[in-house]
Amino acid sequence: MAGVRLRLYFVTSNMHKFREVQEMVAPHGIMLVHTPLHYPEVRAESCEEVAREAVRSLARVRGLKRPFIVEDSGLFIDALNGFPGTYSKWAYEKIGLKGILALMRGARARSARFVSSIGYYDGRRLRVFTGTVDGTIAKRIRGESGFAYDPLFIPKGYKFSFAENMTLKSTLSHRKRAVELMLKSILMK
Ligand code: ITT
Repeated sequence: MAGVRLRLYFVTSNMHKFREVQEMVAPHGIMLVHTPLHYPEVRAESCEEVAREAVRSLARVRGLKRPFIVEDSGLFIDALNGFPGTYSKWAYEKIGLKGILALMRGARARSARFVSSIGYYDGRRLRVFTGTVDGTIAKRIRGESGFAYDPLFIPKGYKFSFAENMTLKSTLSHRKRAVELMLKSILMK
């Protein structure tokens, strides 16, 4: 990449997340470096807390270059009292999209939100940036692009699921919003 301003180490096992964030930061001269380190995830209700604790534990890891980021995200469905929330990965693996649709059978209110919290650490300060996007849960699996819950999520004000329209996802996703907040903070110096 020509004109690299910053190398940013992204600790994640999820290449979908990695590629999404890479596309968002590259135009700003940030080279995102994939860092496949495993870290323990705390049990918490909010993505913000999970991301904060992940940074705290990774800050003690010798040899992990800085600045680094982690990202915790999830789908919070109102009719299910916020489930799967911070257990989104687990629920996706255990019951999948069909399982979520089955839990939603008969639910009138289908509102939900995607949340993304990026934990950032430069060796001095720990910062967490959280982005959200509101929407509704589709009545069936819609579209094939993206990953995990994208075929179920229809952002507010639109008719397509994220999996049916990736341009929609890349412009207004929870991750995009969290990345924008992070960029504002780290590039404004
Ligand atoms: P890490 O290694 O970065 O932790 P992960 O996949 O385990 O990767 P999380 O613990 O943050 O990440 O789990 C988030 C889950 O929420 C993810 O695995 C998906 O099931 C779901 N999810 C998050 N963002 C999503 C998105 O943009 N589209 C669809 N599903 C998403």
